[in-house]
Amino acid sequence: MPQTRRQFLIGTAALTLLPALPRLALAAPTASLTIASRQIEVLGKAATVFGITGPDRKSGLRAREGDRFTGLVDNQSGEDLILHWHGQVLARNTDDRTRPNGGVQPNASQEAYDLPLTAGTHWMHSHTLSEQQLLAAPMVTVEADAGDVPEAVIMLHDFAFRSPAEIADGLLSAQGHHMAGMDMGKMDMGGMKMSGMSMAGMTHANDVEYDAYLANDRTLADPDVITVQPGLMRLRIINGATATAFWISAGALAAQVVAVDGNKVAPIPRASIPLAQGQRLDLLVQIPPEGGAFAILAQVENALMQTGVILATSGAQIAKVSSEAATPAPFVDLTFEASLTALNPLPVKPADALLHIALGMEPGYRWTINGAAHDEAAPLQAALGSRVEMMFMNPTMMMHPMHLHGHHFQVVDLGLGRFNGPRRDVVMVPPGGTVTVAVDFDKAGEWFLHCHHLYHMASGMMTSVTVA
Ligand SMILES: [Cu+2]
Repeated sequence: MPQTRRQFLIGTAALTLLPALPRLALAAPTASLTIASRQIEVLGKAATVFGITGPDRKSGLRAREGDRFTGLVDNQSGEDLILHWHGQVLARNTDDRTRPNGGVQPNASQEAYDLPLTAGTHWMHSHTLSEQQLLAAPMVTVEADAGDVPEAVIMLHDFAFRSPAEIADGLLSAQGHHMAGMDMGKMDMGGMKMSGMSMAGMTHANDVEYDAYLANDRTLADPDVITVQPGLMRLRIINGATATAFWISAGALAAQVVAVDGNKVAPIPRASIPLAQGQRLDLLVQIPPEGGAFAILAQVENALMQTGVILATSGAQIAKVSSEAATPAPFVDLTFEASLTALNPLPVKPADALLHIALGMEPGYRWTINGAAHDEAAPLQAALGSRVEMMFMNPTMMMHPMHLHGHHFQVVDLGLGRFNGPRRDVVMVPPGGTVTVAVDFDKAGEWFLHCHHLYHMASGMMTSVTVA
C-alpha cells in the first residue's frame, strides 16, 4: 500500500530518533523483516523504491548488544533478492544471502534466522542492482557501553529516477570517458556540476549522474528534521550510496569520531570526515544548552552537491540549506584513516600468508581483481584459523571501497608504514594507493570480497575467499 507523504514523514522521524530503548521490550526480540515496494517523493516527484521494515513497521532493525536476530524474512517485493547482512560477523556463511543460489525468492517467506547480532552501526542491503533502488536499511545494535545517549541514524543514498539497468547501460556506452583518452567534455553531466577530474587529470570520481542525494530518503530541499535536546547525542551515519563517497560534516557542532564500520576507535575530534560506499561512521556531537538548528551534511566528493539532515531543538528557527555547497569537496583520501587507532585491534602476530590483490580497469567498463572479472577466476584461498594480510593495490583512476563479508579486518598499512589502524569491513583504496589489511579467517566458508561501488562490482570487481 503506498504511503501518503504524511505517513512517510512520521515513519522517517520514528526511524531516525533512537531514544533510550526500553531494555525489556527487546529482551526477547521477535525481529522479522518485510521487504516491499514503497513510494517516496524526491524533488517533488513520486518515486517507487524498496523498503525493509521490522515488525514495528519501521525501517531496518534496532537491537541491544547481546540480542539475536531471529525471525523470518518475507520478500513481498515481487523480485528475486539477495540480501546481505553487512557487518554481521556472527552470521554463518550459510545465513548470508549473498551465497550463490542463496537468494530470497519473490513472494516467499524464508526459514527462520537466528543469529547473534554484532554490536555497532551496521546495515542490510541488496547485493544486486536493486540496492540502487534503496533496498537497504539500518541494522543497528546499540553497544552495551553506549550509555543512555540519544541517537539518530542517518542513511545516505545516491538517487536516480532512471533504473539501475539504464545506469549500467549508460556506463557501458560512455565506456571511454574514464579511460586513458579522458574526454573532459563528457564530464559535464547535465547541470549536475560533476567535476570529474583532478588537476592532474588522472583521478576520477562520480561516474554516475544522479538526480539527487538523499539523507533518510530526503533532500536538503525538504530535509529530515530530527528533534533533539541540548546535550550529547550520537549520530550513526551509514553510506548506503551505490557509487558515491561523501565528506561528512557536523558544521557548527563539535564532533568526535568514536567508531568506524561499527568498530570503536580512539575518539578524535574531526570537522570533516570521508565516508566511502558501505562504510559507517559514529559521531558524538554536543547540542549546545541554548539549542538551535544544526545541519549534518554529506557532500559528494569532488563535487558541489550535498545532502543532510537537520538536528533541531524544540522551537528552533530552521534555515534553508542549499543542496549545493559553496566550494567543491576534495577527493576522499586516507588522511583521516591514518589518524585512526583501533580500540579492538587484532592480536599482534605475524601473518601466515600475504594475498596481493591488484585492482584493475579495462576498456568497456570492465573492473577486475587480479586481472579477472567475477567468475573468471578461482576464489582466493585462506586456511581456517590463519592470519592473512591482504594488500590492495590500485593503479586505476578511481577509488575502490573494498569490502570483505563476514569479518572485520584491521587496517595495518596505508603505504606509509605499519600502524594500529581501525577495524573495518570496508576500506577505501584511492587511485595509486596501496592499502594492507590483516584478517583472521576464523570461519569456514566462501566469503565475498568486492568493491562496494555497485557498478564496479556488477562489472566484475568481485571475488571470494574460500576459507577451509
Ligand atoms: Cu570500485
